[in-house]
Amino acid sequence: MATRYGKYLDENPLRPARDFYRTKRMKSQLEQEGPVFNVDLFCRVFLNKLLHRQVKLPSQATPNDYYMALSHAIRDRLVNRWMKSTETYHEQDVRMVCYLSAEFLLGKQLNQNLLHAGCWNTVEEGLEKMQLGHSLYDLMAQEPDPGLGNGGLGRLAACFLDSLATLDIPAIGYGIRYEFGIFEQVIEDGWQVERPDYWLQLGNPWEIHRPEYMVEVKLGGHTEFYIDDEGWQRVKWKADRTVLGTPFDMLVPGYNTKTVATLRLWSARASQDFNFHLFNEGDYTRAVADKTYSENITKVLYPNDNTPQGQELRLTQQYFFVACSLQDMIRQHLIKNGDLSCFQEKVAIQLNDTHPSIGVAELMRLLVDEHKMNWDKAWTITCNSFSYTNHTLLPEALERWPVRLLSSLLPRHMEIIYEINRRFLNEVRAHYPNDPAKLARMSLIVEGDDKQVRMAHLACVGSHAVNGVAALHTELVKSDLMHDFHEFWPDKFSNKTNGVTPRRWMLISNPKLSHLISATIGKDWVTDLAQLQKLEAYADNPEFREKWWEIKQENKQDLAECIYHQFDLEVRPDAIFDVQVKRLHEYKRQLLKVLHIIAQYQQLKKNPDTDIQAQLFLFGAKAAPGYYIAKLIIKLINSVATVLDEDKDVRGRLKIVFLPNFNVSVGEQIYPAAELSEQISLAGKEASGTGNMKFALNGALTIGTLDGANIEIRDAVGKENMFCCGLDVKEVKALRTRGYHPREYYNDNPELREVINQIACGVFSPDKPKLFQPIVDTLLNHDEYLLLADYQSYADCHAKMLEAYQDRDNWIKMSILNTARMGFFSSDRSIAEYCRDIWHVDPVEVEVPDEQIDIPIEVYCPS
Ligand code: 26Q
Repeated sequence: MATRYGKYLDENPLRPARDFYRTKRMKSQLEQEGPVFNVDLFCRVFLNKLLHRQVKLPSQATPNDYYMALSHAIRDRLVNRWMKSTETYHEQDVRMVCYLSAEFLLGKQLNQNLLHAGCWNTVEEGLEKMQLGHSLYDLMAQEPDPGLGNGGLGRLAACFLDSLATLDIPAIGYGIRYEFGIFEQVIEDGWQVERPDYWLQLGNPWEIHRPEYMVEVKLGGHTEFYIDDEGWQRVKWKADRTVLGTPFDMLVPGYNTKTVATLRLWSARASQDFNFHLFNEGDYTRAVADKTYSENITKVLYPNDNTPQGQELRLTQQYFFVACSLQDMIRQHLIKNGDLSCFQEKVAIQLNDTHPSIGVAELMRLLVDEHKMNWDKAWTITCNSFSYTNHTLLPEALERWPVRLLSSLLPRHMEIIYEINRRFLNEVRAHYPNDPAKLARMSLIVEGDDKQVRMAHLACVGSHAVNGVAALHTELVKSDLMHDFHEFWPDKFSNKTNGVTPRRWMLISNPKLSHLISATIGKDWVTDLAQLQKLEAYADNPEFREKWWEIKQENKQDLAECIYHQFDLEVRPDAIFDVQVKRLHEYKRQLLKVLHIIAQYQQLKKNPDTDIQAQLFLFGAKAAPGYYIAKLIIKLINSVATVLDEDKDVRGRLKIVFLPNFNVSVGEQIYPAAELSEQISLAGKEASGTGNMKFALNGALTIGTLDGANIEIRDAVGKENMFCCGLDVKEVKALRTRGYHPREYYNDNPELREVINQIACGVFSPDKPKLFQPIVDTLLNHDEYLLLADYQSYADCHAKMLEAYQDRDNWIKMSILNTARMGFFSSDRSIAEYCRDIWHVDPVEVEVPDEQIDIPIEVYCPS
């Protein structure tokens, strides 16, 4: 049909196929084919969308037009379920989960929505039949990866939405519609360079703008006392500017159910009277130009992960989306209930870290100032509504906002925070009468010249439940980070170990393994991951082992081809794929891995003819743009890669590939191909990790420290099926108490010494020998994250791992057992625990009687 225009299509400069994932090859066995489409109907609907939405004939269409038409066709298949879901919740006035998160790292929508609509195969067939010259996978490659998050925390929110919908829990996610998501990382001369990610440029077919639910948000100004009609003292916030929040909804379909949840993302708009004084003064042009101030609020995602950047715009973003979301909840509640006295019975508001924690003060303000409720009643409602998840143990990552900034941006909230603190400290004082040090530690305010508000304390005091995200993490929250709070309110604290959704992280990303598993134990594992246990019975079956191995090899081959096409790099598929993908942060210790690669290189140089296992080291990591040492580590990784490539002695036996722009889509390609998962953070620093779960689920073996969820993974898969190394939390503490001197390790370990010397003398930066001196200096003088202390243990463990890899049969068995025992790490299990212990919400089944009902009749089909 469009073949005459094939050339034009290929050269379309708009939205080039962005990634190397377009070769994807998956005759999909992955679905529960629903009744929503047959091939002919799909073709007619698709062409209708092309004509009426994109206003194009096939002969004129670009790949993006096809992508848009396809997405709209799929979206239409799901909106009936979506509206039935919202209608059901409204009519039954059910208790809803409201998940507040500054980040939702969704990943591509088309693949997920095809899967959940149950029409992947139909669409694949239909597109082939129409002979457009583009496969389903070409069109999928058109979609930009919505990167509305930094890393773990944002991705967890996306997995949780998938599980909420799949478990039929009435839920809405609230967040920010950033115009620019996480930056695109390109590597130039080995350095990270950031490019803006304007993901909305060619339109987003998955969002529905709902201007009718626009709300107003106040900022700045001052407060005034007044006496109300009944003689009560009250406070009015006289803001000096306002912005509008306008919502964009995205659908979140459950798997194998009719439930479709909502993700409501707020976008900032200038209000008419934002600068009314300028209008009044007649400065029309300036007033209109200043609209950009408001619209900047949702412009860009702050690219910091575990390194908060305290800036006014960031605080404004946080308050903006929280204020919009709470108004939205209250509006809906009042329609159904008339007043707010039972608000706490109808919502469970989850704070994803402290980023939305200003919501505690905002809900108090709404109840007390706007809805004239008395303080005590308002406080009961607030505490019963909110719960808080902590995601970090790094002291520097705990959010604190200067009182000065809060007072100028949100003067009323600052007063409310002081009042919350006054009452809270009275309670504490009553309990511990003579302990001023304790009061100072627990106060919401850090006193001193530069007073600050501790947002984690606000979140904890204003919530009925606080949780950590892995067993060890929760213990450390209770014993260290929030020790006083735990002692004061022991029942508030609980653990909710993270999980990942098997839909995206197995079914979509690893169709071959998914098929083998379904053919072996049936399909129920997709919504009941514990069923994977049944695979244990096949771990000793030679035929099954062979198939398992073959699939891993094919996935490696697929990744190798992608790397070849994208970067012109050849990698050996017979090498072990040893992978570390995650944000770049010193505590995650990518540098430890690099030190060890250099050591292996030195050994190879000394004995070039020894027979060693070929190893491919894959790295993927974005560094926060202002994080100097992290960016230097990326440069070091790439510099070592170059030296290995150029050294004739290496012969491809040690190879590093740094995959740029690691994101959800790249992850989907990498996890299925990985054989070794690197999880080597310093014990006590990684709250949980979730990449560790994706790897193990896909049959990679883990080399890791006893940190975060690694410990629970070890307990689940068995320590004989994992490679554990490094100091544990107790040993780390003991070492620090004794006094840690990294130079001792350097002096005592010749191998390590030589590695560091080589970096220091410019072996990897011959043109600029001192380039990596800052890395050498931190290692030898501070080594905050104890790389040198853990080096030898890691090296020994890695050697054991390589030995184990030589016994292929046993390796496969370990791989099968890893997958088989990962059932616990489904986000379905995490969500079920939140529902039972924290939210107290029950599933609500959505009935959609006849899905064929909404077949459009106005289908146009050009002959
Ligand atoms: C805060 C203020 C200003 C600017 C940025 C930030 C900010 C943004 C993102 C601070 C932290 C984050 C992200 C934290 C994060 O991703 N934490 C990870 O959460 C995962 C899910 O629970 C865990 O698995 C990881 O261990 C944890 O590091």
